[in-house]
Amino acid sequence: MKPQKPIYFISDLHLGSTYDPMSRQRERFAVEFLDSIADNAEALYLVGDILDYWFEYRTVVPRGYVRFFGALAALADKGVKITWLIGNHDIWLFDYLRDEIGIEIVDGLLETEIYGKRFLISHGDGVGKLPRGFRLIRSVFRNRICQKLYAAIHPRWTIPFAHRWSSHSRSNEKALPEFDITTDPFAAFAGEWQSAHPQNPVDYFVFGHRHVMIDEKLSDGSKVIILGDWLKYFSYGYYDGDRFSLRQFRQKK
Ligand SMILES: [Mn+2]
Repeated sequence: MKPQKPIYFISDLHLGSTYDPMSRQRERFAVEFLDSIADNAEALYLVGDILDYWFEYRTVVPRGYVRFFGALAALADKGVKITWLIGNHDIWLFDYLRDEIGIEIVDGLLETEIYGKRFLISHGDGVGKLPRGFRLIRSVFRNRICQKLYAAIHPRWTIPFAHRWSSHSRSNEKALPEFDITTDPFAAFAGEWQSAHPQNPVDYFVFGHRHVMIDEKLSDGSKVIILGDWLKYFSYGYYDGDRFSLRQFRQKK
């Protein structure tokens, strides 16, 4: 049988984060990673929070991320299919990267079949029971009218505000509990999904958002994967049609 080209998954790079002095270095690592997979990848899934903050205006985009976008463009030009599932930090990806680089942008859950296995992929910030405040903020952030109003404010006010907001929300995310398969909201979501869709069971649930590396089997044989991050783990998911594994591109020094 002809070997199948692997599929890659990364999330939570938080590039451009102002609270991390290593941001620029991490962008270089991300570029090294993209270069290393360019010749053999079939597809790449960016599972949210790749950028710490992004907001596209109709005619203008924020500065930064040049090398990262360049590496993504090179991948796309080599025929690697790139799908970007938006997270809670990079919510406002509209048509710029889609058209400029050739990326598919997905908001929410993506259910897809890869090499005969069923995948459900999502950043994960909308999964499970959300605290009321977070739910409200999510709907405001995703509201078209609110987005238009925000876009009308000069970025010299919105961008510093957004960076402060982002580091604040990041410190809240750090307070999330350790993964426990019996109580975890992602595992619970996966179990509920399976019972609601008995005709089409999912083989792999792939999430980001939590900044932990998790690869756990549920009782029905499906797997819950949480992709880690690039602040601590430099981790990625690798799937070759045969098995899924979580790997590390490099170790934190
Ligand atoms: Mn997130």
